[in-house]
Amino acid sequence: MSLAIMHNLEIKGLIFDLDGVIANTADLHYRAWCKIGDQWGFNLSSAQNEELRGISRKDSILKIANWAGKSFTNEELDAFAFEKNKNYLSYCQTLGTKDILPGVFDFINSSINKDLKLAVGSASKNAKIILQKLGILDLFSIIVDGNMVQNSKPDPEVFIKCAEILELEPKSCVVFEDSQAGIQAAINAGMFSVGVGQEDLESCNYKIKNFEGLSPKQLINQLSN
Ligand code: B16
Ligand code: MG
Repeated sequence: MSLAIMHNLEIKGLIFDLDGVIANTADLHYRAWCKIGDQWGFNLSSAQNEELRGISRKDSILKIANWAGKSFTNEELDAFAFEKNKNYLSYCQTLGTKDILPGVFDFINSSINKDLKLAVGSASKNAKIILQKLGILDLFSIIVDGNMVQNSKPDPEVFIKCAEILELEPKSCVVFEDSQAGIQAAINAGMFSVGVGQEDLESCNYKIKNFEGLSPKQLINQLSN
């Protein structure tokens, strides 16, 4: 029996978030945001940084300015966001295959071998650059990133767009996410969700520490429980 119809689940597509699922770029985002906070005399805590997972650059700067008690014009916020991105990209220079999170590469390859359709659905406008640096851009024919959507997670737009391009129904798709906003976006899209790496994620269908040792067959087994 094909994996797609095991246990009456019709899983045909896997949608991967990027930051925190494929690579741990959250630390690099944090460093870059801290540099902006420093200019304002504001210390961004790691707990606050956790709240920025999956949140767009613009929404992140709005949140940080709010936490810092600062009010800026739109132009000023854009300039800070631009500067943050310049610093973030400079920190990304050294990214390579070594930075792909444990088990991701093998899981992606096994999924391709099982004829599952794959996509990346990320809030990041840098998704293609990062995937190229990681050496896995070619594994994904479909990448929906922050340049292609109007609405940030938890809005389901990014994942709905992936499903449309994959030509799959939402109920046939599984989303891998490290952020609560992303899990909620998957739920809002009518898709299965797998929480990755974060113990406190709520409402996902299944949770994994990382992809090490996970096979597509085991995944579908778990989702059908
Ligand atoms: P950029 P994901 C998200 O990526 C990150 O989790 C979030 O921290 C970041 O602010 C957002 O992308 C925008 O990224 O500044 O590169 O456009 O987790 O949705 O892959
Ligand atoms: Mg993420």
